[in-house]
Amino acid sequence: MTKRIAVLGAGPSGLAQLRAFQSAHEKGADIPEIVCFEKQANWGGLWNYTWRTGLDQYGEPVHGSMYRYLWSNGPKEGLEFADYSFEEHFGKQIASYPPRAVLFDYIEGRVKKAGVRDWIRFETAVKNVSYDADKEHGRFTVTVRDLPNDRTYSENFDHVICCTGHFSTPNVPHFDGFDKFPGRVLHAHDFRDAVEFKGQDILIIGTSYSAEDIGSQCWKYGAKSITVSHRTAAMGYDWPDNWQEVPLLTHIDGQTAYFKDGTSKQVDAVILCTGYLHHFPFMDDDLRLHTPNCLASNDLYKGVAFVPNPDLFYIGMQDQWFTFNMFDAQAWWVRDVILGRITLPDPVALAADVAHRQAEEATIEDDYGCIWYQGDYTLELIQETDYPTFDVEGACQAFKQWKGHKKADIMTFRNNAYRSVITGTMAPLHHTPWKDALDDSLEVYLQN
Ligand code: FAD
Ligand code: NA7
Repeated sequence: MTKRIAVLGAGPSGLAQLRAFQSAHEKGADIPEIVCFEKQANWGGLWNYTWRTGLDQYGEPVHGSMYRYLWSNGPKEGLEFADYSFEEHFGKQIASYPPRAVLFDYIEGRVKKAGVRDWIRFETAVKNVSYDADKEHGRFTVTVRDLPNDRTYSENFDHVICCTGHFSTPNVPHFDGFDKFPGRVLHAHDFRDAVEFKGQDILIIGTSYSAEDIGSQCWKYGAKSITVSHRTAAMGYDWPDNWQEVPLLTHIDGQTAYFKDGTSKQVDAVILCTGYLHHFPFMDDDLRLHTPNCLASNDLYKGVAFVPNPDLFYIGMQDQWFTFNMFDAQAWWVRDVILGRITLPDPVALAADVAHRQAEEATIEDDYGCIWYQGDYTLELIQETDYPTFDVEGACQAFKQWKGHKKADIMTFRNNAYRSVITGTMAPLHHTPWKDALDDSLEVYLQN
């Protein structure tokens, strides 16, 4: 009897999973029947831009957290697919920090070539996943809503691979005075166009990627001032003159924001860049992953197999330095468990692996440690499958250079270029400095 596999989500992780199975099939392997459920009308996950916020046309929470003018926040040399280089896709080497539309095109190129679109049921939202251990086959029941037809149905599967991402459901803290604040209070998840904040004094809460990049976007598109409030520590970059970093917000009175050090600032809008929740409301309680945003997620053997029930897998649930190539490493590895090429150990060993990874993460001292930790993890998985290996150390070095470039000048780091670890080619310098490049369409970006 042919096994049936459900892949939840057709973002970069889900697409990596489809490509992993297709690549085994291409090499002559018998593969199970794959059904991918995707609630949006197109693939690409977060890279599939939507103007919508809140609920979509079907009343479903909008998945998209990306915004207009978003450029890659790390060098593309750190995420390149080992089986599909940028040069293969674009017919030439391109600059190192592609805008969203360019990366979307690249992600799409590989899966178009693989011909896996027919495996995906678009506009189909997963509503429930349950498991019945007493059944011989098809122990998972996946219940979905066919959105255009407003119809609910269920199907059975032998494995479920959850690839629904974890940067979509906002973590939204409360601060006193928000209820009476006369301007906009929004979470990064709902931020779409920096032009909205032109001429405004904006307050950002948080100090990670969203804070840094949304603040930079607002600066680039003409915000009057940017004030960034931190809970733990300031980012500490050499910011432009109209930036300041302040301690945590205590409350807002009218338009005046007060901070822990007793200072205050008059602001027009507040953008909460306070991160996201791992949120899987469709999973039955015994199948739901609970983890913070970290490198060694809770309950995931080898970062993917769900320890309480290893017929279930989660891809891409870690905090991310490596992205597309790490999802590939995970997807190839999960595929090989399902194909019987890799055997999972007993439950005690599954749990011990997680404990070991978490203990190792606890010893990491800085961002460089995080980069190499995740690089080593990615390589560990690659070495256990036929995913084409690549110079992971070279990718870590590209990240190291990137961090150096950010420290040197946070508003020019995207003007740098790095060497591909897949083809060995040096990227060209981009034709226009990032801060002056207001048209970030694919056509304009590729004019090198
Ligand atoms: P996602 O891209 O989130 O895709 C998940 C998919 O699952 C979506 O298509 C969604 O519609 C679908 N889905 C969710 N719930 C359901 C459901 N119930 N039923 C059916 N389908 C469902 N990474 C980089 O490498 N470089 C960057 O520059 C970068 N910038 C980022 C900027 C922002 C603002 C954010 C939020 C993230 C950024 N990332 C970046 C990280 C990003 O997480 C990864 O690049 C990548 O998109 C993760 O892929 P994924 O498939 O795991 O998740
Ligand atoms: P992250 O990387 O999870 O960072 C969340 C930030 O929010 C971090 O600075 C936290 O501060 C801060 N935070 C969280 N809760 C609070 C409260 N209650 N008060 C103040 N500050 C808070 O999320 P991002 O959105 O920046 O990045 C996610 C992805 O999007 C990333 O992969 C990028 O590629 C794009 P802390 O340091 O914990 O004090």
